[in-house]
Parts: sequence; C-alpha cells; structure tokens
Amino acid sequence: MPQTFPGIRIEAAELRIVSLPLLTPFVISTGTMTDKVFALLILKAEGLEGLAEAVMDPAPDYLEETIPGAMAFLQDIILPRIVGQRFASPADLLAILDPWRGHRMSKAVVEMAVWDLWSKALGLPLAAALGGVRDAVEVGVSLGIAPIARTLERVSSAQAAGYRRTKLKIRQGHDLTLLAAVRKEFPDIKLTVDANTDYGLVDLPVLRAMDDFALDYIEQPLAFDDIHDHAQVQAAIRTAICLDESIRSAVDARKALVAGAARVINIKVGRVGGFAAARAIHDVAQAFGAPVWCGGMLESGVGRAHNIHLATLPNFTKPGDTSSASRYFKRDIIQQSLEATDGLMPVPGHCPGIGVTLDRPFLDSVTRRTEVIR
Ligand code: OSB
Ligand code: MG
Repeated sequence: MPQTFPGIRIEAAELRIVSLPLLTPFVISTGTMTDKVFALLILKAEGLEGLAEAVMDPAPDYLEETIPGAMAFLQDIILPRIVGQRFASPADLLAILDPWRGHRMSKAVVEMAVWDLWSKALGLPLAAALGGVRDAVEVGVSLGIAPIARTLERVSSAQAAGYRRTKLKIRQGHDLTLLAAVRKEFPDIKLTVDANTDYGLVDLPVLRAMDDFALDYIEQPLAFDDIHDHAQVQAAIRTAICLDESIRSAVDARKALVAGAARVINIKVGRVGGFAAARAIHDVAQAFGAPVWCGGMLESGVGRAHNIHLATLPNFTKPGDTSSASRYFKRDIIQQSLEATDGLMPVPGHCPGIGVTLDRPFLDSVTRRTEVIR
C-alpha cells in the first residue's frame, strides 16, 4: 500500500525581530544600512521547524513595506489563519495569502517557512522540492557606494576570491567616473551596475554613455513602480536593462518582457511573495529567453540559504548576489558557514529543507523582540 503524505499541521509560530551588525556599512542610492534588522519566522509542526527571513527594511526606502507594518500584518491577519491548519503542500497556503493586497514580503516569509517545513517533512533538500538542477550556484559581489579608491580595492579582492561578477552600486554623479576608473584597472571582468531607481528619462545621455563600459546589464535605473519608461530607455541604449524593484510578479515580468523594458530579471524570493511567485517569474522569463539571477538583501544565513536553493532552478544562468556570509557579518545566526569558493556557493545540505540550523544562543543574543502565536 503506498503511504499518503498526511500534510503538516502548524502548531505555533514564533516571530522575532533580529538585529545583526554589518561589518561594512552598505550604501546604495536610497540610503545607508549599518545593521541588518529583519523579521525571522519559525513555524513549528510535529517536532519540525520551518524557518524564513523577511526582507523588508525598518523604513520604506527600497520598497513600500516596513518591519512594523509586517509585524502587524503577520500577527493580526496572516499567522492566526495559519496556526492550527494542516497543509498538504505550500500551494495550499495561497488561498490564505492571495486575497490580501500587496504585502508581498510579509507573505513571502510565511510561504518560504512552509516550503522549508514541507521539504523537511518529505526529507528532501529544498532545492529538490523546488526542481533545482545544481548542487552549487555561481555568485558575484554587490559593492556599496564608496570612494573610488576603496571600490577599486574591493573589486580587486573580489577578483582574488574568484567571484564571477562584480556589481557596483551607482547614483547620480557617482557613475561614469567610477566606471572609467574600474574599467581602466579591470578591463575584462564581468561588470554590472545597480542604480536602485536613481535616474529618470532625462538622464538618458548618462545611461547611454554606460554603453562604453561593456556592462553585462544596468540594474533598475528608473522608478521602482515603472515599466513603461524603462522600455523607452532600453530601446535607446545597447546595454541590457535588468529589472529588480519593478518586477513583483509573473504578470509584471510578462509585461516588462513584452514591452522590451528589460532583457534580464533579478528575482528575490523574499520580495516577490515567495517561491511560487519566484518560480512563476523564472518560468515566464525562460519562455521569453530572458536569463534571471538571484538577488539578495544582505540576508543572514536563513535568507541566504533560501536564496541558494532558489538559484538551483535551470534559468538562473547569471551569477547571483549570494556571496559569502563572512563578507557581511562577524557571526551568523546559523551553525553552518555559507562560504563561496572560487565564486561557487554550495547548496547547504546539513539537514533537509534549507539545510542549515539555528545557532540558538547567538540568535537569542541578537533578538530584539519575540512574539508567539498559538
Ligand atoms: O538592489 O539588489 C539590491 C541590498 C539592499 C537593498 C537592495 C539591493 C541590495 C543588494 C545587496 O544589492 C545584495 C546582497 O549582497 O545581498
Ligand atoms: Mg537591485
């Protein structure tokens, strides 16, 4: 008699706010981060724990969601509807999450924790449950805005470490001079830039001038909520545009690719609402022949592990942002170390699911608040 999988019944949820100091402040066009503050969700079911890390910031600078807003939405609306319920698979969750508008980052943390739990219940690595095809993923570095001399040193150490691509954060006035300096010292490296929405259509001459630097792509030059104007820019420059902030769903991806607003997409599972949305975007891009890559939000080991498993899907053909955790933190909240060698990040496989385990005493020491939903 074949056994039927009974599903998993979620008994309780623990929602924490964690704060980890960053080794180097991370500067992008919209602001500076000195500590990585995030919500961590632990779902408990039949002796197993499903873990996930949320990617919204304390303030709505990168996108609209915030940690205080997420805490309220999760505690008051989502988690009470999930605790006590049995789920045959993560797809069952969507009926609870879909009716609510927006809040993709908050929905993602719940959906991702259920994926971890479900793959643990099945005894599978998350990558296998998702349909991944690799046991290690290619990664590059994302370098924050800094004086040019400092950036040159950081590019040099990233090259020495074997990272497969260097992404430079840019903003108005910190762009072409930086690129000229980097290209002079490193003529052949795989190089990209990320503007985090700092430019407008009036800046077309600057964006077009970037064609001289053989960039693999320009990430998110224009507004976070815009697809139309990106198509105008893409039609006027040779370099590929990669959209990050503007792609929230598979529908957005279709619209952007039909409109010619981008040729590459940065997928962040924690931003788009979870693995179902991330896979749907991946599939749409693949159908259009557009490569995707896995972005990051300076995650701790929990979010980093989720990102690595996601990036094992077949159309993640460009290096992602999931570089070694030791570049960000002195100490991580997990027991394993997530380190890349020669630009390859192995898929963590210490246990089923996301393949990493919490360092409880250290996690407790960096937890600022804990809420339990039963
Ligand atoms: O746009 O990709 C981005 C970090 C914070 C907010 C936005 C972005 C980023 C990164 C960091 O680029 C990627 C990483 O190293 O995790
Ligand atoms: Mg980006």
